[in-house]
Amino acid sequence: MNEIALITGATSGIGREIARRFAEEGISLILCGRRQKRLDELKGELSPKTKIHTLTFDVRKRDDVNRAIDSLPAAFSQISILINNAGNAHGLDPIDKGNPDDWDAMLDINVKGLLYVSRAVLSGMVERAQGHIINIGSTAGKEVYPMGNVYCASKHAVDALNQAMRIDLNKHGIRVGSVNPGLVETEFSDVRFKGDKSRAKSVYAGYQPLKPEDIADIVYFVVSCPAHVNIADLVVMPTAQASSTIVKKDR
Ligand code: NDP
Ligand code: 8X3
Repeated sequence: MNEIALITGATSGIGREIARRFAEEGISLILCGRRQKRLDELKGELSPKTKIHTLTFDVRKRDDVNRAIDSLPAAFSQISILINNAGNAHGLDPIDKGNPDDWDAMLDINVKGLLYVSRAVLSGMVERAQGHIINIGSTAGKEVYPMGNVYCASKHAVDALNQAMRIDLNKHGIRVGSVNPGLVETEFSDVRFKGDKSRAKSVYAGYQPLKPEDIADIVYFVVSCPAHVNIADLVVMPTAQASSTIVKKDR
């Protein structure tokens, strides 16, 4: 595939597996995240398969985002696929007890970070009248669950922005779609529960959650559809899951 993909949140979970899946197809990759060491390791792993460039930045810092995208060498500057994946939940508390620092983190990373990266990448896509954006939303962007409050709000915002981008970019021929997973076993719950490993593990116990590889396969399917086909909005859950609160567990 003669494509250049920029993936945010490539140091872990879903983003890292999308990078691995795309590398199998020979897609050139711009891997982004804050953890430089993990980016270097992934670059080492995937370089035999495809061209790799890494960018280390925090999506919350608008100037750093712009500087990083501006710094791309010519061989990586014509980004054709943007995977807006960086994001996390921080905390799981009732709204009256929520930590405002967690709220800031979720809104700044999941919503404003996605906007900053998109804005920086879009000028080139619009100029070339070509591009494909995949926004990684969530079932939390389709329904609200107890104590999910601000995380759900951030992912509902991603859902709205996915629609907004598709509308505003329609005249430029840019494809926009979202992939909205349910429960996927990654470092997501480690982050949500601030390193409490046993609480994080319990989220995925007693049933078969999705693996990040499942989402990576789906994202590759979405980008490999013919140019006239746009998967606009896709929801995927483990078979054991019916909604955010209904999960069939063995025990
Ligand atoms: P992980 O915690 O495994 O990965 C999160 C990624 O986001 C990391 O690569 C991390 O990189 C990056 N990231 C977080 N904060 C920032 C930041 N401030 N600046 C730059 N990068 C950042 O979680 P997942 O892989 O599960 O999550 C990926 C996406 O999928 C998120 O948007 C999440 O909301 C969504 N999702 C996850 C589900 C799940 O059940 N796991 C289900 C539905 C959606 P680094 O720390 O190096 O910066
Ligand atoms: C991640 C899935 O259910 O933890 O977006 O919100 S959930």
